[in-house]
Amino acid sequence: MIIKNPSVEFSKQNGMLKGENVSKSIRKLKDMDGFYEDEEAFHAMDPETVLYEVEAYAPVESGTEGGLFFGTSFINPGKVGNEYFMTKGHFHEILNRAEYYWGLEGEGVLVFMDEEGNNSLQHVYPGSLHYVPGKIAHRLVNTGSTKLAVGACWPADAGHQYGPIAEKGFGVRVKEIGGKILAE
Ligand code: PAN
Ligand code: ZN
Repeated sequence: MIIKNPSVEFSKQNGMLKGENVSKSIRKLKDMDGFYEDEEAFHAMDPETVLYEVEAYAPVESGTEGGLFFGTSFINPGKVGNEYFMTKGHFHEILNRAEYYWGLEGEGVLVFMDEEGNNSLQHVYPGSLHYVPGKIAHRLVNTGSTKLAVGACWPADAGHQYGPIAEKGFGVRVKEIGGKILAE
């Protein structure tokens, strides 16, 4: 029998993907109006500033029950005012769908929020492994001075629900205050 190579590969170093059915999405500052606390600082910045990029491998159609997606998020270093660059954050559309995250490069914080608005936080670093339970909103924050690369694997039918976060926020913000990383 023929032994084939897989149609996709990822970098062991930073999780970059190449191959079939790999897509890339880019989030710029202008896509995150209302997400940062310091609106004045937000509007003083170039709206085209790239905050993060996500590479995703979708071997099955979105919504396929039992399927899995695989991706890497790259969050640039930087701040809006004193608040670190971060992802939008979301609950899954099918609320009970869980996910794995793992740290590849850089330093950051993973912020969790349950449906009642209770928060918990975990350090993200090369080699860190994070189980994101179902019914928990999740957001990545880059607290370092280099790119934060984080791998992820999630159910193909999970979907993303951004509305509740856009409306009510995440309950906690990760900032640099007096040279320290603080969550408040
Ligand atoms: C991740 C996230 C990725 C970007 O792949 O989608 O980090 O964050 P936002 O989707 O909040 O902009 C994931 O959690 N997928 O389910
Ligand atoms: Zn998710």
